[in-house]
Amino acid sequence: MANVAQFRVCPRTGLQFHRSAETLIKVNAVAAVVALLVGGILALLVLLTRWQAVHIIDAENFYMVLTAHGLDMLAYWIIFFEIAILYFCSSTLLRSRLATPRIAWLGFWLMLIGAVANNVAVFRGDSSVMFTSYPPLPANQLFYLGLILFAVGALIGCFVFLGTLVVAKAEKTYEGSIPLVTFGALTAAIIAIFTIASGAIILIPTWLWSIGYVSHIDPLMYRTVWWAFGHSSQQINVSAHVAVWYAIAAIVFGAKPMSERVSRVAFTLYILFLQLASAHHLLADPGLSTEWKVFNTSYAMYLAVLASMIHGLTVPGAIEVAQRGKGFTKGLFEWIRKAPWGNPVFSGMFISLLGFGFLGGISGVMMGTEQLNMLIHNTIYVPGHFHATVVVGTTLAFMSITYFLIPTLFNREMILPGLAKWQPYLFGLGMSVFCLAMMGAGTLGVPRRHWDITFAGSALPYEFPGTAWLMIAVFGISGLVAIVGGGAYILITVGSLLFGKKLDAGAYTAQRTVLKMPVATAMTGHGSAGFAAPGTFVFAMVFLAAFVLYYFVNWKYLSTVWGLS
Ligand code: HEM
Ligand SMILES: [Cu+2]
Repeated sequence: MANVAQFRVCPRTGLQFHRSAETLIKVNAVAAVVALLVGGILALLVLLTRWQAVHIIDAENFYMVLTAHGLDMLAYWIIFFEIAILYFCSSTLLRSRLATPRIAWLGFWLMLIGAVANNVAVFRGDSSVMFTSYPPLPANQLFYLGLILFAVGALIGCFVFLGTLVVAKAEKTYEGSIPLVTFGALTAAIIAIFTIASGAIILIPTWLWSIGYVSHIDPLMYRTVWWAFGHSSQQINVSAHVAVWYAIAAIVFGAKPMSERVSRVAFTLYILFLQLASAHHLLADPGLSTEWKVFNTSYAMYLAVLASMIHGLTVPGAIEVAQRGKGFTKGLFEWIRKAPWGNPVFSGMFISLLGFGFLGGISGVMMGTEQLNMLIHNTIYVPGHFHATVVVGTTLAFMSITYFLIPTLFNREMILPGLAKWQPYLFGLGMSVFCLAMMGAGTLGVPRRHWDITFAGSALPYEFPGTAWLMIAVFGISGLVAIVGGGAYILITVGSLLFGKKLDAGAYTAQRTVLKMPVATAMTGHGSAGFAAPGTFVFAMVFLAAFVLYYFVNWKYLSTVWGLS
């Protein structure tokens, strides 16, 4: 066995790192943060242009910058970080060596080359086709090739993850079934394989079309297959960030899930029902029947929503049970009032959970209803919704766990702890207001992806109500606050890796650890904590009331825009 001096145990947490897994987790995380930096600078430019009072860049560059912003954020920042999470959840949490490290490196290089190639194509200026790259809009062939290489690299990462699960089982590195957090990562990996296959089915012909070997790509066919990829990839993000929520509940509180079985079933619901929801991106498309749209978006799709609601209930519930166990039992809410709100690992995770549920979840179900979708289709409401899910939800969850990884994985003390305390609030609350303002402006009809919402000089001018302009101003200001929060995250993480005080890493040995320390034990343990969480149930009722009310308000609004008599 090639286990010579391959493992070290983190002296602060008891987590055990395999040397090659550790390096791969690090390089993937660093690549992710670099993508976030580039995407963040572009976010500033997009924001300052969409904010009509500033309107900083011209039309041609706007679409180029918007394309690069979407890809650097939603593809490269998120997916590099997810590969790091997959290796952590397999090798580290199962105390196993990583299967085939060389192949994992191949995957990393393919992802890196693909991401760079795709960015080069965009910044050359002939591939401003937006994140969705719908034909007949043409991009340079390098654009599609870059995406394909990146996807192949990510697919390799998923297989290395699965291989590591097999190795860990064969070498009996853990007892019983895999931990819940690893199970969440497994869900993400399974969905990723389906997703990447769908991406290949549509992007390879489109690449051939860009070279000239295929004469025609049918736009409706493209959209249908592309969304099997585009929507499913969001379900990867959800599975991954929910796994991170459970991990953080264990790290910060030593919390056990309320019911491990229920949580596992909820993850499985994602795998079973996510594809149907892809239809919610096609609700305004001609050529697809109403029956097909209504069935796919209104019945089984809600089982994926149910899964998220279960996690949204059981994660804070688990925290409540753990806190009550520590003696915070006064009233309904002492457990949450006395939670460590100054610890960014916790505060970021909790804002992520609330923002994802209240803003992203409720608006998503509203938009997924065929009739209501017509109210906001192709308006700035849409990016309002998805910034609530992928930015407040996924991105902020990933930021929170980074603060845990700096001392554990990178063995550095975090710099600027005072700023770190505020970072989740700046980013999370700034982004939440930003999303709400976009949704407000979108409800009033302000379009998305449009360089000039005044439609100056157009043949059919349109006046938006004054409130829309107010919303756009709120959007600009809160977006800036979020960008300051995002900048703080990058400053703290990069600064800590470069200048943070070096911490004891623990020596590399050939042995696997038998040491049981609280953090490692909480993250990998089994068992259920029970459902005695009255405070969380009050939250759940508030959520339900908000949900019903908002849904009703939109039906009411629909009745007023459609003059039937
Ligand atoms: C402070 C951070 C951010 C700000 C201020 C910001 C701002 C914006 C703005 C103003 C738009 C254009 C909306 C429109 O007119 O259609 C946009 C689009 C977009 N953003 Fe962000 N964003 C941020 C972070 C993120 C992150 C972290 C992600 C992904 C994880 C993301 C993903 C996207 C995507 C996919 C688009 C759509 C691109 C397209 O239409 O092709 N953004 N963002
Ligand atoms: Cu979707």
